[in-house]
Amino acid sequence: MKTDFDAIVIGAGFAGMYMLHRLRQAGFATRVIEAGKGVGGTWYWNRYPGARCDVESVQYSYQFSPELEQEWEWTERYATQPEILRYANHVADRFELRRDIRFETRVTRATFDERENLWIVETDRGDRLVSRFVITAMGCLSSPNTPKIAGLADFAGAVYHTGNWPHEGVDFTGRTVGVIGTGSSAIQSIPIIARQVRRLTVFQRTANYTIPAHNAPLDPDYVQRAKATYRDMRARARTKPAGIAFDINPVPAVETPEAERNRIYETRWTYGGLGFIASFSDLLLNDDSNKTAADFVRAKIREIVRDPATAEILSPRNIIGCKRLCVDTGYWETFNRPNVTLVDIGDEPIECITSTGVRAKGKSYDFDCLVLATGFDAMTGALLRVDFRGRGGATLRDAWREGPKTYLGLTVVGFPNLFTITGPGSPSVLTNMLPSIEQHVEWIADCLEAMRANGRTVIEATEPAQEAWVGEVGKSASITLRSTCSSWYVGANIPGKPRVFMPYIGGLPAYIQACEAVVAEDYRGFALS
Ligand code: NA7
Repeated sequence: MKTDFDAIVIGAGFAGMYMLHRLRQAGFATRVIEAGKGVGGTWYWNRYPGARCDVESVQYSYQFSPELEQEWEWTERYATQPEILRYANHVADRFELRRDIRFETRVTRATFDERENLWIVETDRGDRLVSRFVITAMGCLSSPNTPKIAGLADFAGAVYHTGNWPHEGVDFTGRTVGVIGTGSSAIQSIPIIARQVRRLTVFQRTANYTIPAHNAPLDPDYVQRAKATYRDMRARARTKPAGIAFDINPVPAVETPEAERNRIYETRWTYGGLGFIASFSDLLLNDDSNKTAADFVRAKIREIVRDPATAEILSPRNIIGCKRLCVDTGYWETFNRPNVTLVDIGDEPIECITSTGVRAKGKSYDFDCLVLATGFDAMTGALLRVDFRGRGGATLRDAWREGPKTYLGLTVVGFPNLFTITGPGSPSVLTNMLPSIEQHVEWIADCLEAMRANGRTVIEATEPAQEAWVGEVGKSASITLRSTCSSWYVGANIPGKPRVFMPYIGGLPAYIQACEAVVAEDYRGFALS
């Protein structure tokens, strides 16, 4: 069989773009296949009002090119979706990536041919491409979850999903709008939608924790300092579990007197952002410690939200940081607006959607437009949307029936020459995605180069190595509070999805060490031929 490419990469977000660049540099014939009309992945699709990254812009950026670091100017502490998308496009232009990307094309099936040890990749455009390697770069939060609520199709007005927002934008001025969901996307968009609409009704199933962003334009002096010290900052970030260079207080909350504890929380709250969860070393390890942080945020909600009944509904009862912490601009304050209504559906699911709105708890709520801020089939959703067939025609869906099983989050037994960038079993969503993506891309590119140098054409994880890694992922999950609630980390948001804590929670430094040790021991745990 004639090969068309050395590698086919699925997805042209930050992972796919850098993978293409690295493989090209190494001289591998590479083709990226991308469903969207442009690059950017998450930042191409998630165009809802207020969409921005919750990692500070100078950190949420590529580090592989010092020239790129120096020439790009971030303008705000937290970059908006349009700015990140401009950055992605700038990268695509700068490294001339587009000529090897096939846009508006979705990979539908990939089949491993065992006789020739090649992948046959099929697309919705009727392509049938033959490649030695397939590398998925499809993102962890890219398969939108549209809940199966009865009557959804009957709604007469417009329905929008935050994860697949119209490119031309939506003007809600003077409209009445319902939002289902109170995750990160809702928390970012609700304050902005509320300012536009005549009336906004928010349906909340689970109250969520959010920390103020205190976003602001970046001071040019700060930008210059950041640019001058990028190498140090990146190196420091690599020593942190989340790959983000913020200070983790090494002191446990339970060993800190209450007044001092609250002073520290206040300082972190005033600074803003995800670093709040690093106020103490044990917030995700010890229930009592966690409760001190949760109590602090609940007190803030009571302080900000004027109506005590609304404040009570908005106050989360679960572990803070168990679901991904959110970062907001004016979220709690929005519920003081006279045009915003909060409906608690925590104890009773939405009954149905009607032609004019939502029926919940025996009451009808009418509006012109419905926003589904209902999240994603995280981590496995995008991968399982492609019909992957490995050895013996076995499907990935079958291999992962009880939950995803991978070696290092990068490879799967039975699927030779398939690599999954930020796949389940890697730190991915628990980290700053950019450094995690770069680490995976570099590991894969180095692996392909090593194989070429040694005349090898097939790599596959072995069963014992995969089993041991799955065990390690499970063991590290069991010691944190993060695995204890119904989050998308455990697949709980998708009915019928196996409940398994999917990302590796041992931290980025331990993970990088594990990946490097495998290479140092001649790709321990892999069969190469
Ligand atoms: P999330 O965080 O998964 O939030 C989805 C929200 O939608 C959440 O509040 C859900 O409630 C709610 N939801 C989902 N299905 C339903 C149904 N059927 N009825 C009512 N409410 C529902 O997605 P986001 O897009 O906000 O954020 C995803 C990630 O993107 C985020 O973590 C950041 O990393 C960026 P639930 O909590 O499941 O009870």
